[in-house]
This record gives sequence, C-alpha cells and structure tokens, in this order.
Amino acid sequence: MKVDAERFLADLHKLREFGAAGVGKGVVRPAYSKADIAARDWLAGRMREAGLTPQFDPVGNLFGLAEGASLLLGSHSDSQPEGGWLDGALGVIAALEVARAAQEADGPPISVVSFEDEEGRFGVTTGSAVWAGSTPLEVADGLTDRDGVSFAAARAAIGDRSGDFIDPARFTGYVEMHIEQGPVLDGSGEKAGVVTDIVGIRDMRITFSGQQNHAGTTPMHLRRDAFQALAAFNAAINARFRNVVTPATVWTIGHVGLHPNASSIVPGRATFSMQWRDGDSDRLNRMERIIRDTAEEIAQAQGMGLSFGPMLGLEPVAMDATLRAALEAGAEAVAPGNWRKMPSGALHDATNVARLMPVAMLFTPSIGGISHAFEEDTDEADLVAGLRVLAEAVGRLR
Ligand code: HGY
Ligand code: MN
Ligand code: MN
Repeated sequence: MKVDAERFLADLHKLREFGAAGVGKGVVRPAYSKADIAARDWLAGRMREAGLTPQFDPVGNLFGLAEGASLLLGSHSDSQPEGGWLDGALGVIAALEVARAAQEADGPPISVVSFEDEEGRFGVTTGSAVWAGSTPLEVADGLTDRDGVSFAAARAAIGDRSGDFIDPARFTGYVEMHIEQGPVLDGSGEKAGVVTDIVGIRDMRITFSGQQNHAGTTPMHLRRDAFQALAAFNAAINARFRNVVTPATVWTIGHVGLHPNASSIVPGRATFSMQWRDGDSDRLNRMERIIRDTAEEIAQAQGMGLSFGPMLGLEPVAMDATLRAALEAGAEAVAPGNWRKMPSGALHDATNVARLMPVAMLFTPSIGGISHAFEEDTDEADLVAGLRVLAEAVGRLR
C-alpha cells in the first residue's frame, strides 16, 4: 500500500484553516463551535470522495464507513480553547490517507472516525465516552462547560446531520495515530513511539463559597475570601500528595473562575478544575481522598461553603498485543532501531474505544514537547514517517 505524502500534508494544512488562530500554526476549534462543525462538514466531503460513507452520530462523532467489517482508524478534530494544528487532526487525516491508499492498492477495508469533544469542553473525551457507553447520553447531556452551556444544548449544533450511533461490531479494532505531546521522542531523536498503555485520569470541579464584600472596608480577620481558600487548598494538596505520588503522577488546576473577579471586591466564590493523572487506579483513588478531605478541612477552617461537581474519570488501559505488534513491525520497517515503546501521559479516545474492541496507538515526535498551545508542531518529515508506520502496520493486519 502506497500512501501519498503530499495529499496527506495538503489535507492536514486544509484542516488547520478551520479555526486557524494565534501565532504559528495555532487553532481555536472547540467542540461544536462554528469552526468545528465546518471542519466536520469538510471532512465528511473528503470521506465521501475517498469512497467512504460519512455518518454523524447524535453527539457529532463523524465516521467514514467502509463496506463490511473494517479496521477503524482516527482520532478527533476538535481543539482545546487554544490548541495546535496536529492534536487529533493528525490521526484523522492519517486515517483518511491510509483508507484512500488501502482502496487504491486493493488493501483491507479501512473506516475513519473523528470523535467529538475529545478535548473535554464538557467532560473527558466526551464523544467517544458516549459512543463506548462509559458515559450514558443522559448523563453527558447534563454536563456543562465552564460558561454553563449544557452538552445537550451544544450538540444541537449537529442538527439534521445526526444519524444513529454506529454499531461498533462493524469494526475489528481501532488504531489511533497522534503526536506525542511530550518531550520524550523529540529529546531522543526517535521517529516513532508505539504506545504500551494510557494513563488514567480524574477530573472534577470544586467550588468554595465565601462572602463577597468590599475590598477596602472589610478587615482581614472578618473576610471569607474564596480565593484565599483556593490558595490554601493548592498549597495543602501539594504538600499532602508528596507521600502518595510518583515522578510520573501529575495534577493540574487549569481553570479558575473567581466571582465577581474584580480588583476591589473580596471574591465570594472560587470555582476551579482539579485534574489528576496516573497509571495506577489505586493511586488516583488515594489522591481523590486527599483532595476531598483537604477541601473540607479548608472550607471548615475558613467558613466556606463547599461543593464538588461530578467526578469524571477514565481508568488506565493497556494496548492490544496484536495491534501493537503490527505497529512495532511497522516502526521497525520505516525507522529501523530508531523508535521506542512508551506509555501515554495524555488521554485519548482509544481509552474509551478499548471497551468495545482491541486498540493501539502510535506517536510521532512533538517539537520541544509542546502541545495544548499554539506553538505545537512536528517536522513534516516526521509526520510522513509516522503515516508510513501506520500504513505498514495496517498492511500487516490484513
Ligand atoms: O487532556 C488530554 O490528555 C487530551 O489531550 N484531551
Ligand atoms: Mn488529542
Ligand atoms: Mn489534546
């Protein structure tokens, strides 16, 4: 099977035009935004031109279906609020190119997918989580984004494009190509990473409610300042995690909303995201206990109200041995001795799809290890090398 590198790169650059923003090759294409829907319409057209049948499901996951039983390749095409041009997009466009190449070479039937809201405007990998049944649609519909918009209201943007959910029994397995989004391959100079397993994640919104008041007249000892509660919480968990975590464990407070967020008002409310990731579910659970206990202690000590939003999470998963072996053989064929096996610290739709079928993942290097930022990039020669590894692997799976 012979992939067309120019056609692949041209499509990848075309997809970047939907929501192109910021410096360099940045994109702003969050789930269900105008740019996201326009990109999906364009992708559906490219799928049709490739001889696939495009079909949207009720949450906006877009499949390009081959006839009969097929291998599913893909990723997502929504972005972070500030994202790069490759996160998700690479896996979708590589899938499209391999599907085309497979047809031209009379190769195995390949279907393509672009999952929706992988980047978690509403949850964690929401579109694939609903498709895989790990998040029931009624539960997803009740999730809200940071501006209070519900998933149900946002997915109405799919409109009459929406068909039924696709029967996963059509697919024999799922392979997702993705940029690494970390520093390992860039640091070592290797061309590819074959993923061994994907870490688990927990994510929840926490709110401290104090008393909004005048910043000039309210004495310090009478304040119930929600920001001070958040600051104390952050310092306390950093200290308390020390005995529980490993160097691979990560945690992030990435979004903070202060109410009313004005310099002359003691903040009455602090709502923030608390996210943590590790390869061990027990450790994730121990960290949850610390988070809840610490928040309760601080709320009590500082006279705060406290509420926890829904707990979202995904368990760590191992990749399928057969699919992995095909990627390893592909990597060895394309970049002999210059690739590695590695875990994924980023989350991917593959985690959800693993509930339905065997899955595997392939990484290409990220320049400077930067992602979830406009600066995200990869050398085009490395993108093409990754595409070739994927095609080699698919050829071995027929
Ligand atoms: O956050 C993640 O790991 C993924 O990129 N959504
Ligand atoms: Mn991604
Ligand atoms: Mn991402």
